[in-house]
Amino acid sequence: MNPLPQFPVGFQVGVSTAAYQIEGAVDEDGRGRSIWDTFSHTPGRTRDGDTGDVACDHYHRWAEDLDLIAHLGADAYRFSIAWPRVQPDGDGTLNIKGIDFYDRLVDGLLERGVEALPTLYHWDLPQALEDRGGWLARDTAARFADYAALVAGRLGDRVRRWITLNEPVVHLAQGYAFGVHAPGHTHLLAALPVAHHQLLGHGLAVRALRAAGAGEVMITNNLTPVVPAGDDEADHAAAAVYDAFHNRLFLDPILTAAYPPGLDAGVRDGDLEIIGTPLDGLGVNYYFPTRVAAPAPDDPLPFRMVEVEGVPTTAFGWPVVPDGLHDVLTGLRDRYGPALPPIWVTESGCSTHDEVEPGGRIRDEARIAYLDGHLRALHRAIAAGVDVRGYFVWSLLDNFEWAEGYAQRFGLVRVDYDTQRRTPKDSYTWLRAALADRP
Ligand code: IFM
Repeated sequence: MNPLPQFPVGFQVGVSTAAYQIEGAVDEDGRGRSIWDTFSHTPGRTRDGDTGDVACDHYHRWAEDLDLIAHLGADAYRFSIAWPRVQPDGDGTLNIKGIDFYDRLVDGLLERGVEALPTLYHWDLPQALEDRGGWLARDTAARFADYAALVAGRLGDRVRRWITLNEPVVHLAQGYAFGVHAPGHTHLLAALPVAHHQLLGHGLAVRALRAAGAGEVMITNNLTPVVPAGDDEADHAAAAVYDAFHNRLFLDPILTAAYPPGLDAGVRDGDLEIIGTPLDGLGVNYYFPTRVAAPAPDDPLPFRMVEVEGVPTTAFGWPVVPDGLHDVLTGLRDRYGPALPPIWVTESGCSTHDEVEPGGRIRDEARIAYLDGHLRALHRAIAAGVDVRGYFVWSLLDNFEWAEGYAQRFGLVRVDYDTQRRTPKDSYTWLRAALADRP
């Protein structure tokens, strides 16, 4: 494989994880219950009934995992803080034992020369807040800002940059519209206030974090280039609607202080000003493009997703289209112009069918090709003038892939869930060599 192109000085390469997907220890040190505990313990909700009860046991094995990150040569580690671990019921004072865990984690990263980049919310809402309406309730936004302030008060002397929310569109769609993620609601279009309340929570949290001395704040969105399935006007119109729901819904209010038409459910006077509080960066998670056709007459939604044809797919069946990352990045620049802050690709990766050879080696060539292709696409976007400052691989470890349980393996490092043994795959070795090769 050819060496990777040279990235600008200071370009960060890191790895990403999320609390519920790796930590386990769900009943330890005063952690409260989250909506994912409830959901995964409800029969029929996850593949094989898998739960995050143990996951990668990272709560106990964090030092070993940080050693893996340091040995890789990563510049930064994006992890998430479990809200119910530090504020068990979603309000009130900090659970000291819970926040101590993240305190150790941050110190451990800094000792190893790795930047700590925490995400405050990666879908694990305290169940107590869901019982009061979850993100359908406006008050959850205020609770989120209080939680952000408490965490920054404790970690802000060592954490310079923060991410508020992870992929609010996925949380809205999968969790509240279609019910395939926690909390499992099937409200379809009636779920829309969840978008506004998450965004309001984000805006309030940005202000709370800055008041607590945060250096830089960003949000991470899942973005996809939307491709009309055909040439006719109806397909193009449906693609524009999908683009508004998936991409613009969580960007326009932040960057232009306006919602796409018709998507402003629950907005009150003054909200857009809070949501539009300027950011220092935008996190972009890219996995695949979306092909959209006009809906059939009895479809409940104003668009229909159709297969992207003629490209390789991951173990999950997701289309592999590195150019889509280039298109997302240049598309953001074209759409938002000077309002667009610097970008960090905060997730990019794939699940693979890994086989462990008798000697223990895992030749995950498909992941190497995936990462190589996406890094080259990102480099082309930089060459085209887009200000992209970093790339984070999803994920450091194989982990709990939500409704798919442990069936999809996204890690640079394999986890044997029977023994919790970690084995770096060939992709880890490849990335390590690429990082060591930087000037
Ligand atoms: O595992 C998820 C992650 O939690 C959010 N972004 C997409 C990943 C792969 O599905």
